[in-house]
Amino acid sequence: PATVYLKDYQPPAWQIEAVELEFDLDPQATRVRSRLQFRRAPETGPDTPLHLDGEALELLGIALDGEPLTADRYRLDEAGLEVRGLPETGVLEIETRINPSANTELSGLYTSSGNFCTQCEAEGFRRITFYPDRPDVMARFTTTLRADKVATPVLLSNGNPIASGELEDGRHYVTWQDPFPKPCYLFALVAGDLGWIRDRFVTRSGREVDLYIYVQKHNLDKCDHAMASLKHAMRWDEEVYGREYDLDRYMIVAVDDFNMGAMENKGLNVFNSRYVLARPDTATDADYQNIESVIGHEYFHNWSGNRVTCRDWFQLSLKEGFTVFRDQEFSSDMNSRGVQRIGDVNILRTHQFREDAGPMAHPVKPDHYVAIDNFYTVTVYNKGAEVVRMLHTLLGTEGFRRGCDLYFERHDGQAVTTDDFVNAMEAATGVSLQQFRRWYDQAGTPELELERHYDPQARTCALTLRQHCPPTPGQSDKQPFHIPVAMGLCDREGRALPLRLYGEAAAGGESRVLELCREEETFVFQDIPAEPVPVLLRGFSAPVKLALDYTDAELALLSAHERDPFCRWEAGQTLARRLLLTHPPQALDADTARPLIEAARRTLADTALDPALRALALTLPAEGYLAEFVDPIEPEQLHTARQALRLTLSRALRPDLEACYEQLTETGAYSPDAASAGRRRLRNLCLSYLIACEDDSAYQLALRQYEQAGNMTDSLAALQALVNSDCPQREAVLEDFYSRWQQDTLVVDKWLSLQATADRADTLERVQALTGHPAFSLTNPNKVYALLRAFAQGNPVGFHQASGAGYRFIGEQIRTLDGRNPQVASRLAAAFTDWRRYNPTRQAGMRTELEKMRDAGGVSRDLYEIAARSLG
Ligand code: BAL
Ligand code: ZN
Repeated sequence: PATVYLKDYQPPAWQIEAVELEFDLDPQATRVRSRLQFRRAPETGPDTPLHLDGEALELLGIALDGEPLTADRYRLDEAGLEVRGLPETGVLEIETRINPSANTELSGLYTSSGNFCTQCEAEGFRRITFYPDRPDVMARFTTTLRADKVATPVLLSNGNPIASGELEDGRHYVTWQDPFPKPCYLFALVAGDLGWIRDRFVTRSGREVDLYIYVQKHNLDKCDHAMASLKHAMRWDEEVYGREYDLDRYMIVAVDDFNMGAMENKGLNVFNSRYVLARPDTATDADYQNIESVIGHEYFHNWSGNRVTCRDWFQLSLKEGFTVFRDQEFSSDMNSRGVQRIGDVNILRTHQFREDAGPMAHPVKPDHYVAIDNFYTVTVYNKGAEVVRMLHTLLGTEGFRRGCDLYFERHDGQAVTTDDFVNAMEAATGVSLQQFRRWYDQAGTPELELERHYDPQARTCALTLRQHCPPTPGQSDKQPFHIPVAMGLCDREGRALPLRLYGEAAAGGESRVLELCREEETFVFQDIPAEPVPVLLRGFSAPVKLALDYTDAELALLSAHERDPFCRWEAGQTLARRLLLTHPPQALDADTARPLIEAARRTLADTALDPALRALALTLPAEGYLAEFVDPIEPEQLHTARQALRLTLSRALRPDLEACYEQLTETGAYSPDAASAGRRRLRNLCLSYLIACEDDSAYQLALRQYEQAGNMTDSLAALQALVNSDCPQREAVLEDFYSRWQQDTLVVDKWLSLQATADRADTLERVQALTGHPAFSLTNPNKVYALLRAFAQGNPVGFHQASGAGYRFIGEQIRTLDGRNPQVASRLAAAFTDWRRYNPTRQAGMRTELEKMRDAGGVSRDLYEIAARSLG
């Protein structure tokens, strides 16, 4: 398959100014008529053909300005249609036929639960009709949908409805017009027998917007949280960014079959139903939180993505990194900032750092790809968000806002680049970001080292920071990054010290941002009465790995007193990590773990501290994170060590855990708010520790919680505790859960995931058997993620078992899936990419599977790219 390079970018030779689409919807044979009003770009030569992308389309007819085109004027091949001899402007009419019900790739127009829906980002529109399928071609869309009135009463597309009526033969139609020019990846249509809830939002300038959420009718009682989240997001974007909504209606549709989480199509978002539907008895606190965040994310795209879009797909982080930053900040403002930040850093360090250290490492702005769908990555999204966060840190809240205002003002209605974004930040603030731009172009995670020197005579503390970034594929030498290091100094009682840098007249507060631009820089602080403890990367101010030579006592001090929630949590995690990685599991007894046990005891009893932060402090580092610190990765060893330490903590803290559990028992109606969710989180963490002892009283506690739970969070936590235990009733409870929830596809996903991640010797056999269970389907992405991805990426011991059976099973599933849905297949293949991190036997097993994927006849571009790049 061909590679696409950023350096080859050429502006479009032809623009499409307006497009009229007509759909005669039929599950097997939908007819699509398009009228493209084209114009040759001024710098385009008159002989240049117009290229229209097209894939899996049946061409029925083509005409220019009302006259059918003869065959010598166009050429049809696998990539699409090339039309020659066109005038400077004109109207091209094209008719195609497609088969939505045969579209298993879920890209383009397809059916889900009998309803029609679309997914066009990144390159799905070319599977609907012939079109220049690139984001820098922006047109005004008018769309008419026709379908059977009884089977398909709801007909939706982007923008506002401008006409509707009855047709012959029991059909009807609706015409939609979107006044904003947009790239075709933002096109959407939805049609079917759907129910809806409706609400209204008045923008701050007084415009009334109708809000709709469309779902299958049996889900109508699960939409309220999504609607409330949408209204919160709309208000937040007005207050924090000054951005208002711009159409008369905003529509969200939930579908069960969806490759991604959700899609920001203009005025008509299509969502994976897992990010819309919630009822206290079916959705967990995490689901409620994710819904708020994803609803916000897609809404925020209306400005960061839709009004201002990407010039080409290499600029994907322009909209995704920025929008993830926006949704993270929205969630922080709606809930707890500290908890949010720790969660976001956890995702980044566990997944993105791993990607950055492996064969798929790529810059936030990649410079080549085979299949763009493979670049919807944690690097483009989450590291991209960290890059925007660093801009926010360097420019300050007001400077950043001025930069955003200028960016939106300059580029409204345009398709632009990450450079345009940074240029606006520079122009609005006068700050040079020349070196900062390297964050977009250089892959890899910089490593930071601190050397500290205290001089008691001079009362100075010198901090020397050194940066280094290891090579990544295709980038052997890295230039130094511009790294904001938010920091402070504290004394040995944990009190913050005023910070006066050498040469400054007066202290400038107790927290400041050092800017590390060279490979090595020394910062000297004055008036420091005794050797301080430096606190670096407050709020995790840069996506770097920081090596610090803290003593255990210093870590204990910070974990008890540091005011920044991230650094405080990080100190405790570092203590736990040191224990886990420097002792064999059998040595992780109460004596060895004494400092950790005592810190945990204090945390459990510290009722003044937010329960969610207490839960985070008491959670041991994840195996996926620990894996970053060992070579080779031995999954069972990490798992055994972590389990041993859990058991030690559980035994030593039993009365404290029981007391905390009881104290947090809640009665009354469920509420997903952050405080209530935090209490449930801590209580359920206590339960998971208690059950580690594997005794009857702990089993009874979990069984009682399972039976009495008034919400899914508590019910699922109890079930999870039981499933990971040897409780004699574990199978019966699993069965009970399934029989209770088998009609609710999203709850069944939870049931599948629990079994796939179960800490049991027979999990692989169980997962294999579940692929034949009626609850599973290889055609539904959520089922694949819930069972197969949960096993391959969430159960390292099961997947990496020494026999290689886990690899063979998942490898085979991927190859089967690739023939149906390459995007989902290649996402699953990510479990194999860092095969070089394991011992030789595992390497051989993983490599064999990657080779089989790469060399399979008819392999998709998506899977080929992942396998070939992984093999290197
Ligand atoms: N644009 C694809 C889905 C999302 O990131 O919102
Ligand atoms: Zn997005």
